[in-house]
Parts: sequence; structure tokens; C-alpha cells
Amino acid sequence: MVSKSLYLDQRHAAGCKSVLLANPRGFCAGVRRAIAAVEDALAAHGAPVYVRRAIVHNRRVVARLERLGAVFVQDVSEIPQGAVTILSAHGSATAVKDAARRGKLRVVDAICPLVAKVHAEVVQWHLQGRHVVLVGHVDHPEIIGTIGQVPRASISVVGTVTDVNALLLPDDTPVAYAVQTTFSVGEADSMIKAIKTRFPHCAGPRTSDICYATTNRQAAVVEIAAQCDVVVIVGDPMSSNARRLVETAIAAGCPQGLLVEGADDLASRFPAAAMRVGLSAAASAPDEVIEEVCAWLREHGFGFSEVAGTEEGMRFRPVPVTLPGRERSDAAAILADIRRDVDEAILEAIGDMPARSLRLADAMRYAATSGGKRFRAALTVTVTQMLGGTRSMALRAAAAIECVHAQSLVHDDLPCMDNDDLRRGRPTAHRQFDEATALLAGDALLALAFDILADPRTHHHAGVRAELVLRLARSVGQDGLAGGQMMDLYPSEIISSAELIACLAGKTGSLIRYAVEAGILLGHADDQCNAGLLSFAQDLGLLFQLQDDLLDAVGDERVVGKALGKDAAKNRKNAVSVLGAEGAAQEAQRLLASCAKALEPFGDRAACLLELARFAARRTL
Ligand code: GRG
Repeated sequence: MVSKSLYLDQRHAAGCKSVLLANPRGFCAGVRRAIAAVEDALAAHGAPVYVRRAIVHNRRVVARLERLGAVFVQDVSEIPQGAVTILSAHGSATAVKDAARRGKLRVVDAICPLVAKVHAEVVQWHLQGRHVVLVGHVDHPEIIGTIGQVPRASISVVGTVTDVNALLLPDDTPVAYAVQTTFSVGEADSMIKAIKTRFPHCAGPRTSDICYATTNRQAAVVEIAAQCDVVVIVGDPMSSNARRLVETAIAAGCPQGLLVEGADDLASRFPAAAMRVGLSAAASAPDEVIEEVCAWLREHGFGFSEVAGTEEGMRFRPVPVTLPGRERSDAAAILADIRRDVDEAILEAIGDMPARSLRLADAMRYAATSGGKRFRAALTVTVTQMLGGTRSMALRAAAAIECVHAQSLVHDDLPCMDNDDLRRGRPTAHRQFDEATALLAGDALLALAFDILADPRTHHHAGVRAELVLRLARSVGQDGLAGGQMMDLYPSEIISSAELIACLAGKTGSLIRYAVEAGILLGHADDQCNAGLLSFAQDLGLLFQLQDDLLDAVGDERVVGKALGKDAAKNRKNAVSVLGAEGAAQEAQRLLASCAKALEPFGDRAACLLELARFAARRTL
């Protein structure tokens, strides 16, 4: 995307249409950690999880998490008792945590560790009997959270040097100062000077409270500002650090600073005469939005050069999202772990391009990321990793497979097939949208699956990609899903067990088998391994559908999330009607034993795979 060539730097100096990319820009470690906390909580506990306030100040981030099942509220009083609740990265007052405790909420605190450091300092100053002078913006959530760590009368907020001088405190008051982590570095310096002048014995933090990300992003903008006609900052107007970057650019000599939420916003406000553009992004601005803005500039004839900047190695430990009160089996943990990443890969592949039909994209997202178990995805990732392949490649193949699975469910639910109203506890796609939209969303998801697989990001070797595509085509065609579904819809009058097996193996088994095959292709397996895994996959596919038929006969609709008993009501032929409930259950046990046997040569390496097979046999949804 970006060239670092001298030629482009010269273009910039020569006043050609060029963009200087500030470095570092975009997500910081605290933002990544907070977003991951919501995703992890969704994966571990399922939707919905509640988030108090914007997890980070960016509407695009919030909208994506909403699509994954997060519910954003203003106040903890809006959250049902016992619900999983995430507190935002900006930090929360103790009163908020007390209210959450009273509401028996199960709280995950995604506070940025660097904000937590400021909280701890403020409490310490207060315990030492010092009045805290807090440098920050009085209405910013971080400041509201920090104020809320100590009694209100023991802390004052100052936003300017004038505020410092106007503080109604005797000059001999024991004072300590603290600073908002996203404040302007330059302004904070003058305010700290003013505080020290007024309260010469004041205490302060050992290292700056302004976080490394704010400091680095502001410094990077200072470096480019004077060379640019306009500095564009990608970020949300509600983001403090984004607004500071605009101010920093102007203070550092750029005639114009523009805060843009995305490409559309840039298009409507871009100064036509600007030739030399500086570009940076707030710590809460996602990469895809930065990329979207770059794409607009590229389309409008701008070349790019990347300015060298401070390398950021900051990493925080993930927010623990395991909460008391919920037992999880190993298979559930494997599935939860994969769900988040696969959802992300699918959402990324569907994209967010305004030029496309938003309704179609909405329907695709609805169908493909609305809470499936991700069993097939888990198989692909588990097999790939077991065979030494790369997780990121496996996730792309897994996303493709889940797109096909979603398509098959959307079409299966249509009035011309099963005519279902409910799927995964929500209206089926044609009920939520309309039949034509559901049909087209299914078609587009199927096409997208092949698109993902054929993309070089899935595998560097064209031969592997071709094989992934070919085998998927065969798994969904006449010998796969479509063929199996036809046998299901138009069975023989007297169905033989061979016919039953062919139907189950086609309509369900073929995609499960493919999920394993994709893992084999992406990993490194010899022929003997392949044979064992393919036999495992064949049995697992049948086992999965047998259990589905058993659930249709004896399952709980509230758990399964769709209408049950329909096969019996319509006199449809399935494993239970052909083999009887007991016969089907025995066959499922035989298949599970056969799966275990096929995995024996892999020993402990296949533990996760075996766990997934056990899950298939005992699942209740
Ligand atoms: C793909 C070209 C092409 C055609 C599709 C409609 C159709 C033809 C086939 C129907 C296949 C189908 C829906 C089989 C049932 C498979 C099954 C057991 C679905 C439930 O799978 P889960 O339990 O679902 O993994 P979740 O909701 O967890 O993802």
C-alpha cells in the first residue's frame, strides 16, 4: 500500500500530490486490549454482553462489536441482573462499580492499564492527605472516572493555565497533580509548570501520565505538520486523542487540520487545492478505516510515503474474561476461542464499502455472524494447527467454510425448502429481510467463500488454493450439499440405509469432511495421516447429522433455537425415522468410537479433535 521511496518524498517536497504518513498512528495497545476484551467475553459467554459506554471512542468499532452481539448502554442500571458487563477502556468511577455489584452484574473491567496507573496514583495522593489537581477535560469519561476514585472535594480538574491560577486553594495546600492520559503534551507541560509555580511543594507522577501512544502520535504529527497543506486525522469526533492530534498539527505549523471519520467524510470536506497531505490516526481508529481513507487519496492521485517513527513494542496482558458461575467443557472453550476470530475474518471479507448494496451486506452479516457454533471452523483450525499449519491461513479457510454453511442454512430455511421462521434463536434471514434478499445473500456468501479461498492471503501456493477451491466446489455440488439436499427433499418410497447414509453424507457430511480436508491442505500431512483423518471426517459428518436428527426428535427448542419435531410432523425420512431413536443413538456411538480409533495414531496431538467429536455426539444445540 505504501511506498517508502525517496522519489515520493521528493514529490512531497516538490509540491506534487503526495501524502506523508505519520508513524506511529492508529490503534494503541490499550485500545486493542479493550476491544479484544469485548470479543473474548462474547466468545466465552455468548451474546449479548453489555458494555457501559463506548468501549473506545470510535463509532465504527462500536458498530462492529454491536454486530457481534455487544449491547452498549449509558448506565449500568439499564443492564439485566447477572449479565456479563464490560466497563470501558477509559476507566470507571468506584460508584459505577458499586452500582454494578448491587445489580449483581458479572463485571469485566477493560480499563487501560495506563489509566489504571493514574487511578492508583490519585488514590495514593489522596491517602497521603494531598489535594489532587487533575489536568484534563472535565467532561471526558477518563476524567470522570479518575475523579470518581476519591471524594469529590479532594480533587480539582484544570483544563488551562488560567484554571490553575483560578483554583480556590490556599497556596500552602499540600497538592499533587495527575494528567489525563490523552492530553496534549505541550499544553500539559505549561500547566504542570503553572501548578509547580503556584504550589512549589507539589508532588507528581514519577513518569508522565500522558500515555506513550498519545506522546508518540503527537510527536509524529509535529514532525510532518509544517510540510503539509492539510493534516488529516482519522478518528471519531468524540475521541479526545483524535482532537488533540488536529490541534497539535495546527500548533506545529500546518494551516489546516481535518478530523475525518472515514472516506465519505474526507470526500465531502477535502480541500481541493491541497497537494501535500499529512495523515495520521487516533489511537482508537481501526486499520480498515485508515486504509479506506488511504484508498480515497490514492484514487485521487496521491502518492504515499511513510515517515519513520518510534517503534511501539507495548503489549498488555489480555483482560481476563473468565467469570465465576459458568462451567465450560473443553470443546466449548475451543469453539469460543475460534468464534471471535472467524467472525472477524468473515466481517472483514464481507467488508463495509458504501458503494455496495448495504442491505445485501447486512443480510450477509446477519446470516454469517449470528451465533453459530462454528463447529466446522473449529475443525479446520484444529486440523491445520495439529499438522503444523498457520492459524491465520486456517482462519481464512474456516471463514470461507462458515460462509458456505451460512448460505446452506439460509437456503434451507426458505419457504421452498424447510420454510422455517427461526434459526439460532433469531428470525431466519428471509423473515428478517425478505426472500429475494435472503436468496441473494446466500448466493453472495457462496461466491465470497470461493473468493476468500482463491485469494493469495489464504495460501501463498497457487496449487494449494486451486485444490481448496476445487474440493469445496465438489463438496457443495451434485455430490455434496446440493445433491444430499435433493435426496432429502425427494427420497425414495422405501429408503435403504445406503441411501440414508448417502443423503446424510451429502447434505451435512460433505462440508464437515471438507473442513477437515482444508486443514490437511493447509497443514503438512503424509498420505497415511491423510487417510486416517479423512476416515475420521467421514464418520464425524455422519455423526453430526445423526445427532441433528436426534435433536429434532427429542431436543429442546429453546436451546436449539429453531422449531423441532418438523421431520416427524411432515413424515420426512431421517436417521430417526429410518433407524429409530435408539438405533440412531447406537449408530452415533459406533461412529464416535470409529472417530476415536482413526485418531489413535496421532496420540495427544489429536486431543482437541477428539474433544470436538465427543462434542458432536453429546451436543444439545
Ligand atoms: C451450498 C450449493 C449449496 C447448496 C445448499 C440448502 C442446501 C443446498 C443444503 C442444506 C444443507 C443443510 C442445511 C444441512 C443441515 C446441516 C446441519 C446439521 C446444520 C446445522 O449445523 P450446526 O448445528 O449449525 O453446525 P450452527 O447454527 O451451529 O452453525
